[in-house]
Amino acid sequence: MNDKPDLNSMIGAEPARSGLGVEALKRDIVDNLICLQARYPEIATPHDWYMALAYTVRDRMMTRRVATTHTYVARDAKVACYLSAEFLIGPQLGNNLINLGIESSTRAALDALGLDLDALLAIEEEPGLGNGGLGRLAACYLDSLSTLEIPAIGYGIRYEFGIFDQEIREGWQVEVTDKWLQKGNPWEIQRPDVAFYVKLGGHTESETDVQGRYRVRWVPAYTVKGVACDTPITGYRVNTCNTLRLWKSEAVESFDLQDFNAGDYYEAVHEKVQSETLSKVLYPNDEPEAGKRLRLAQQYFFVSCSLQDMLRLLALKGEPIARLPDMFTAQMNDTHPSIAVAELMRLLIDERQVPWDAAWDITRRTLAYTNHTLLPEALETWGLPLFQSLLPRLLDIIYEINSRFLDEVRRRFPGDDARLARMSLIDEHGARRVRMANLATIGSHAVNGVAALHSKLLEETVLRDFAQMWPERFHNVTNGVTPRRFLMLGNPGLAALLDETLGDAWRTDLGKLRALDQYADDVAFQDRWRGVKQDNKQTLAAQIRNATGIIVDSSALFDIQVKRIHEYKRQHLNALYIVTLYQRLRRDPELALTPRCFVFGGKAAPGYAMAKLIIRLINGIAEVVNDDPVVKGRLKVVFFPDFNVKNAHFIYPAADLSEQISTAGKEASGTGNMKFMMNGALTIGTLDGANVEIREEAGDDNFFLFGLSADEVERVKGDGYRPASFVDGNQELHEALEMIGSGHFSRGDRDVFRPLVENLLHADPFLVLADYAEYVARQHDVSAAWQDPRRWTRMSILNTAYSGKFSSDRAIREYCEQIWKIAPVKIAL
Ligand code: 26Q
Repeated sequence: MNDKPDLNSMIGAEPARSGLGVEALKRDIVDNLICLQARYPEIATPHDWYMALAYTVRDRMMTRRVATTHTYVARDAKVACYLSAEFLIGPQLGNNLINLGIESSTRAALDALGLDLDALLAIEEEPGLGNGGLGRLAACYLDSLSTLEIPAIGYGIRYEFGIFDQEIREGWQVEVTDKWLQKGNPWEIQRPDVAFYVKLGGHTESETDVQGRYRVRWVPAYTVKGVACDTPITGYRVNTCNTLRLWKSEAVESFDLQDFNAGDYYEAVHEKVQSETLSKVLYPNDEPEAGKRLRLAQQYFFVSCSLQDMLRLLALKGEPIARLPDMFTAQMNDTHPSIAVAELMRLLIDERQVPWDAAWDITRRTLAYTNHTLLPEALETWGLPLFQSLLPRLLDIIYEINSRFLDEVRRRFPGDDARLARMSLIDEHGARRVRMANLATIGSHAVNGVAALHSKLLEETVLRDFAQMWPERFHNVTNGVTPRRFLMLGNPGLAALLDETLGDAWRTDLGKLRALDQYADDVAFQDRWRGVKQDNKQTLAAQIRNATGIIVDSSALFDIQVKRIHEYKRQHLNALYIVTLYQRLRRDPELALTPRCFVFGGKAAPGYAMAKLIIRLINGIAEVVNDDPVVKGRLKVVFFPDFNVKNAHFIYPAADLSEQISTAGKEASGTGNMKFMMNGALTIGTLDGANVEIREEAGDDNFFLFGLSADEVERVKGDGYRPASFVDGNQELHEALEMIGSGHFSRGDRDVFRPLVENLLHADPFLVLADYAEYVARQHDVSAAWQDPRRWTRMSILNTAYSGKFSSDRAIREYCEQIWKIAPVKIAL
C-alpha cells in the first residue's frame, strides 16, 4: 500500500513493537527488559529475559489482534465460540515464534545479546488448564481456527491453579500445587471493562408484569463477577490472531446483607468466600466424588459470562437478538458447558423478554454438542437438591424444556413409557438427577462423536433414542492434532527433513505428506530418517536421566505409553508384558531379546486409588528390572514424572512404538495416538477410538493390531467374564501375576499390589487378562519387525506419510462445513 507512510525510511529503522528483523527484535527485547521488567541487562535474571522476550513477541501479535477484530466487525463475520471448561494450551513462546515466522531472527537477536533461545524457552511455565485429551483438543482447535483464518473465540475458565504437578516419591504419585501464575503471565491481557455478573443460589419469585405477562424473578443468595482475561492465539503464517477468553471470578463487594436474616448471614458470607474461590482450581477428572457444588458453579459461571459476552457482541454489531444463530455458533466441549442450553433460554426469556418458542429456536440453532465419552460412570449428572439450591431458575427452565420435549416424544412414540424414562432430562431411578448429556442433545442442532467408531457407538448406545428421533442431527468429526506444535515445534529435525524432501506445503496441508511414500524404500532417505529419530531418542534419554537418574540406551526400541493413568487405558497390561519379558530373561539369561526401553508418563486423579497403584507398580517394576544384572540392560523401565504439554514435545518424537491398548469401545478417540503417528512411531493397538482410522490410513501391514473388538468385549461381558479362565491356560500370565502378588516389586510387601491383582483376577471390567495373550503375541511381532531396520524404517516413514487425516486443520474444516457453516475471513495488515 503506497498511501501509507514508510516508517522504516522515516525513522531509519524498523518500527518499534512490530518490526520482525533482528535489529528491531534486539532493541525491543532490551526496551521491554527496562520498561516492563524494570531491570537492566547486567543484573537481569534468565526469567527477566524470558519476560522481556515474551513481551516482545506479544507486541508483534497485537497489530494482528487489532486488525483481526476490526476485520470481523467490518465484515459481519459469523464467529465460532468454543465453550470448554479446559484449554491445555501449553507453553506459548515457541509456538508464537513459529507462527509469526520469527524463530531464526529471534535466535539471532538473542545471540547478539549473549542469550540462548532454548534456555529461555525452557523457563516458561505452562498453563495446565486441562486434564488431558479434551483440554488439549480444545487447544489444538484454537491453533487450527487461527491458522485457517476462521473467526473464533475460545471461552473457558482462568483457573488460578491448573492440573497439579506430579512428583514421584518412593514410587508413589504425590500431587503438588501448580502455581503457574506466581511469576506473572506475559501472554494474558486482563480486561476489567469486560465483566459480567452471575447469580447463584437463592430462590425464584413469579409475578405478572404491567403488560400482563408472566415473569420470573431470580433472587440470588449471592452474585459473582466474571472478568475477562484474554490470551491472543496466532495462526501459522497468517495475520489472524483470535482470542482465548478465560473468566476469572471476583467477589461483588456490594452484596446486600440486609436481605438475610441472622441464619442466612453466615451462609451469605460463606457464599461470598465461595465466589472468590470459583475460578481457583481445576477439577481433576476420574474423581469418584466429583459431584461437587463448586464444580457446577464453575460450569455455570463460565457459561453465563460467555453467553452474556456473545449477546454483548451481537448488540455491538447492531444485530437483533433473532440473528444470534447467524452471527455466532457455540460448540459445547462435552457436557461441562451444557448448562448453556438453559442459561441461553434464561437470558433470552427473563432478561430480553423473548417468548419461549422463539427463544428455543434461537438456542437450538446456536448450540452444538460434542460428546467425548461412552463410559456410563463418566456421564455427567447432578442431583436435584444441589441443582435446585445453586441454580433454582435454571432448574425451572429445565423442567419446562423437559415437559415440552416429553410431549414431543409422546407424540412420536405413543405409549412408550420406557423410552420416555430414558430420554427424560431427569433420571428418576433412585435419587433424582439432571442428565446433562440429554440436556446438551435436546438443546443442540448438531451432536457429534470424536472418532468414527465412537460416533457409531454413541448412536447405538448412550444417545440411541435421540439418534432415532433426529438422525439428521448426528455427525462424526474425528479428532485431530496440530502439526505446528507436535511436529514442527517438537520435532524440528523431522520438519527440516520433510521440508527438504517435499517442500513446506505440508505445514498447512498435512495430506501432502502422502508423497513421502515414494521415499519409504529409498535407502539414503531411510538413513536420514533413522538419524533424525536417533537424535530425538538421545534428547529424550538425556531428559530421562535428568528427571529420574535412569540411564537408557538410545539404540533400544523406545516403547512409549503416555496418557492419563486409567484402568480402561490399561497401563497394567503393558506392565504385565514387561514382567513377562523379565521372567523370560530370568529363566533363560542368554535369550536373544530385543532391547527395549519402556517409557510411561501420565497423571492419576488424586482420588483414584487403582490408578495410583498402577503408577506404583510401574515404578516397582522399574526399580527391580533396571538394576537386575540378569537383565544386562536389555530392558529399561521409566516412569517419566509430570507428563505435560512441555515434555510431550520431546517425548512423542522419540517413540519407536506407540502403545494404544485401551479396551475396545472405551477410548472415545485418543489424540496421543495421532501425535505418535505423525512423528513416525508404529502403533500397537486395539480397534478402539481413532486407532481404527489410524490403521485404515496406515494400512494393516503398518499397524500391530490385537485384542477383542468392541462387539466382542460386550459379548464376553454379557456371557459373564471369567478372568481365571485366561490364567488357567497361560503359564506366563499366571507367573507374572504371582510375581506381582509375591512382593517382588514392592520390596517384599505382599499387600501393596493385592488390590490390583485381585481386581484383575476377579472383577476387572476392562478385560486385561482376556487380551493378554494376543498382546504378547503381537509384541513378539513388533520385536521381529525391529530386527529388520529397513523394514521398520519403511513402516515408520509410511506412518508419517499417511498421518495427514489427523491434522486438526482437517477436523476444523469439517466442523466449519458440517456444523458451524462458517467460512474463513482473510486479515490484511
Ligand atoms: C467432569 C465433572 C467433574 C469434574 C471433572 C470432569 C471431567 C473433566 C475432564 C471429566 C472429563 C474430563 C476429560 C475428558 C477427556 O479428556 N476425554 C478425552 O477426550 C479426548 C478428546 O476428544 C479423546 O480423545 C479421549 O478419548 C477422551 O477420553
